[in-house]
Amino acid sequence: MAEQIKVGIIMGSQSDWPTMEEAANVLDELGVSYETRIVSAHRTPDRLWAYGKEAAGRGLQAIIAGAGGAAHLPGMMASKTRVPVIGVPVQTKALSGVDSLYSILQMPRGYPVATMAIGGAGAKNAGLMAAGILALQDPALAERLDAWREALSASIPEEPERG
Ligand code: RP5
Repeated sequence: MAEQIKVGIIMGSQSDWPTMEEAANVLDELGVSYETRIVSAHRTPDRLWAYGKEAAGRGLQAIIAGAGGAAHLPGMMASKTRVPVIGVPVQTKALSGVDSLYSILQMPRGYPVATMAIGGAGAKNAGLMAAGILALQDPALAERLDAWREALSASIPEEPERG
């Protein structure tokens, strides 16, 4: 039987992939399976609607949504599904991603998006956040996530190298 995919990584454009890849990479490291889709709030609104409508029924437990500029994808997805949406503001050339950040962050009461930092750090943290949500019900994943966190902590030197 095919493995149940529990995390969706969606993005507004192919151009978002270099950022969103960081979410995919950390989920790979943690052994979490996921799917990736291009779903644009403006260019493919029907695809967005269908994805959101089917997300819970398909067993998704977290949706990582990245977009840049007028970044309406995460918020629109949150309006269509109760599956937790983790928003990643993609860095833009014109406004450095502050436009993306504000577009994703300022949701009205009732339809939350868990908004990460701008760019790759945000995408990586989105993957970790999704893993943390899944780990609540998956003890083996919880162990892997704890080990991942400990390894990161252990990799930080106590003293800076002098240049
Ligand atoms: C948004 O517009 C996408 O999320 C992307 O960040 C931005 C630019 O898209 P492209 O013009 O590169 O396709 O919808």
